[in-house]
Amino acid sequence: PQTVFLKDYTPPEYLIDQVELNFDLDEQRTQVRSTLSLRRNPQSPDSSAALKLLGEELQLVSIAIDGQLLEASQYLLGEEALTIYEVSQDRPFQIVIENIINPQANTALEGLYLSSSMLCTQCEAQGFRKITWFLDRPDVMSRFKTTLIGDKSKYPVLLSNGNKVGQGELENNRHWVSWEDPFAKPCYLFALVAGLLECVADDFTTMSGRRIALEIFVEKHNVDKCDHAMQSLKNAMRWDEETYGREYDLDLYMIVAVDHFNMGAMENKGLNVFNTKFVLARPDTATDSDYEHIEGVIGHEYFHNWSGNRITCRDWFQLSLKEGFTVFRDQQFSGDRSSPAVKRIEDVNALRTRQFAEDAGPLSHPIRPEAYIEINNFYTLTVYEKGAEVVRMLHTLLGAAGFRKGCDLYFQRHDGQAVTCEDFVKALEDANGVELNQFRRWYSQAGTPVLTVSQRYDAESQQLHLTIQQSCPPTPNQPVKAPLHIPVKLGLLAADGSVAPIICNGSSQSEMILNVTEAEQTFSFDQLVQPPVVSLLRGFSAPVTLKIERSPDELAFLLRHDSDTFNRWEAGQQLAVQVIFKLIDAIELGRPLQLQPVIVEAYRSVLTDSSGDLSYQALLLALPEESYLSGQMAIIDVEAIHQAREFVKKTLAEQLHAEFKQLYIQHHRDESGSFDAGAVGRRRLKNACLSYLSKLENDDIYHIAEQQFYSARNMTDQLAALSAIVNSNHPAKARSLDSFYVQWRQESLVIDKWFTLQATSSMPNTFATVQALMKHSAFDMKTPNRVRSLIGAFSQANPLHFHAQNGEGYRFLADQVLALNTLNPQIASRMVTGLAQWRRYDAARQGLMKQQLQRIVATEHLSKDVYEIASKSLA
Ligand code: BAL
Ligand code: ZN
Repeated sequence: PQTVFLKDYTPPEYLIDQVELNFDLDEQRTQVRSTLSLRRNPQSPDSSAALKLLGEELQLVSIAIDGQLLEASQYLLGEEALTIYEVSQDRPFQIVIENIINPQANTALEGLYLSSSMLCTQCEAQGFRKITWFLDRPDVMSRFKTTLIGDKSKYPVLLSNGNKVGQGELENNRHWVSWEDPFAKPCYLFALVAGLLECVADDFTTMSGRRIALEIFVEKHNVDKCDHAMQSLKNAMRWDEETYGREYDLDLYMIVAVDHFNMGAMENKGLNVFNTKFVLARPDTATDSDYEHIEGVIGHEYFHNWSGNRITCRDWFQLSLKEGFTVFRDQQFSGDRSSPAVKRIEDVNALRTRQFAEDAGPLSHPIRPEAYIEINNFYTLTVYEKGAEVVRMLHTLLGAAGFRKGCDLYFQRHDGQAVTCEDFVKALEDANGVELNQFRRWYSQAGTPVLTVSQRYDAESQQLHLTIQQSCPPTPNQPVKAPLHIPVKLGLLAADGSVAPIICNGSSQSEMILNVTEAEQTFSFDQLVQPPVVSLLRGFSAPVTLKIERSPDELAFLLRHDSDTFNRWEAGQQLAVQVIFKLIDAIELGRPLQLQPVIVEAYRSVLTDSSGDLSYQALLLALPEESYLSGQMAIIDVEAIHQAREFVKKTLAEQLHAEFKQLYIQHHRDESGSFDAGAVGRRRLKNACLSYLSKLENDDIYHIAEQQFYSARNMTDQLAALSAIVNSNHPAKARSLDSFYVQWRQESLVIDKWFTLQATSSMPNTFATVQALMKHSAFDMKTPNRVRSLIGAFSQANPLHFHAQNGEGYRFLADQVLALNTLNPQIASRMVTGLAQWRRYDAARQGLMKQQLQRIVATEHLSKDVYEIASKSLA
């Protein structure tokens, strides 16, 4: 397969100003007529007269230019393109293409496809070429007019981008609807939906007083699960006005929820298509986390209207321009809506456990990649989450007001254009009169930088000297790294836990940003009568690994006193990491395990201090995840990590049994599941306690869990109780799993949870359970959510069993990847990532994982998607 390089970018030779699309919809035989108004691009060097339109899996009916049908000798029809040899170079011309597509056969879910009984589209990144031949690249922006024709009973609702401009009846029970989008857009933002759908309607009045109709389309049985999505949309619209001054531009905003979707959601102009997972919620079917994710994703897609649609990417290498920025915006939004501290911790946790692993492995790439085989493989944690961290650092460096000024200029300067990451940074520079040259390296350099910090206190001069060294391990094609500009937020604590002023170069502050720009740099602070305790990288001000020597007592001190909520939590995490790694050493040496009293006391103080936000308190109680601990080991010892972490959890539960139980009882209410911060916090905290208590494996606790399970009136409580029971052999386990299935078998999103819970169990028979679940009548390889809930959960969230020594987990995953490869290459390649980190395991496991990767690569008819991930993993 061919590699595409950023350095080879050239502007398009032709532009398409207008597109008129006509769809005669049918499940197996949809007829498409596309009328393109083209002209030569004056910005393009005059290199060839031929016009190459991209298209795949299309059946051609006819092509005409300016009303003249073309003969076969006038064009070349290839697997991936239609080349028309002669077109006008000096005046605009019109091409009409007729073709046929089969949505039902489209299991890859790119282009036009069937989901349950509705027809819908997914065009980003390159799905439009599976609808008709086109200049399928984001820097070709066109005005679209779309007419949909379909059966009135099957497809009473016919939707596309923009505003509805006409509709009518046809014979044979058919009808048509026309849509026109006044904003020029790349074809990846095109969408259509046709189906038997119900509409949940509301409206929003914008800051300039315009009334926008809001419509959420779902299947009938889901009408009662749209309230939260609608409220989230209105919150997002208001927030973007208040925070970024951005107002919505069309008169109508539509969201459609579909069961079969490769991603979370898609920001098509005026017509977002969503995975049902990120729309549907009712207290008894969705957890508090689901509610939060829905709000975040609804916000994300809405924010794309400016950061993505009005201003889009010049080419796909610039994906982080819209994704990193939009993730940053949705993170801010969610933080403002709930608790900024809790949101930040959740985001950093996800970044460190998942993106850091990506950045340290064979698939590591800069947030602006330089080459790809299949662009769908670059919708990564790096482009999205690290991309958001890079934007966050810009926000930190410029301050909120400076950042907003820069964004205003960016939106104003580039409205209606397809631009680059460089244009974004330039706008921020120009608006603030600063230069960010060194900072730009974050866009081109891959890998997670390491900051190694040493401190020296000089009693005589009353100075603290902080030396920070930065380095970054080599990544594929980048053996040597240049120093980055890293903002490090610092605070100092006095011995009594109070704030010690930071006196630096004559000015005094309670907190400051250190601009780390060199490989090694020393910062000095004055007038410190006693050695302070440093609180570094507050708020996780840069996506780096921090190495600083701390005693357990110092970490316990920071956990009690740090005024920075992120670093308070971080101190608890690092304390647990130290304790767990001591235990891992003991396990590997065959020594008896003992829990250090310092962590018991630290947890006791967290448990007994209920003065703050309960969600935050629950986070303080959460032990570092196994995947985070894996990231700290050169050679990952899966069993020892699991055993050590379980030992800590169980011992804490034993030693603090009374405290956990007391908190559980205090916060356990019979709640219907309202999504307000107080109730969410109560549920988080009491379920965290239940999770600890379940480690005691006694009848009393299983009884409490079972009671909670059966009496729960909200999914958060029901699922938490079920999780507490599932990792046991108690008779309650089979009872409650069966009961849960029977209760929810009509709700596929809840059944996904049922699959995941079993796939991630630590019980010894889990692999057999997973194999049995593959044969369950509710399992379906063609439904991405279901594949993720079983195969994805097992391979990515159950290290203990996926990495079984006999290699059965690896073989199983490769079998599923190969089965998915023909059905849905995007989902297949996501699953391969479970094998990508093979170098991090012992020799025996390395061999077994590699063997499966080699088996995958050697398979015939491998999709580009799977080939790229598997071959790069082996390289
Ligand atoms: N643009 C693809 C889905 C998303 O990031 O919103
Ligand atoms: Zn996005």
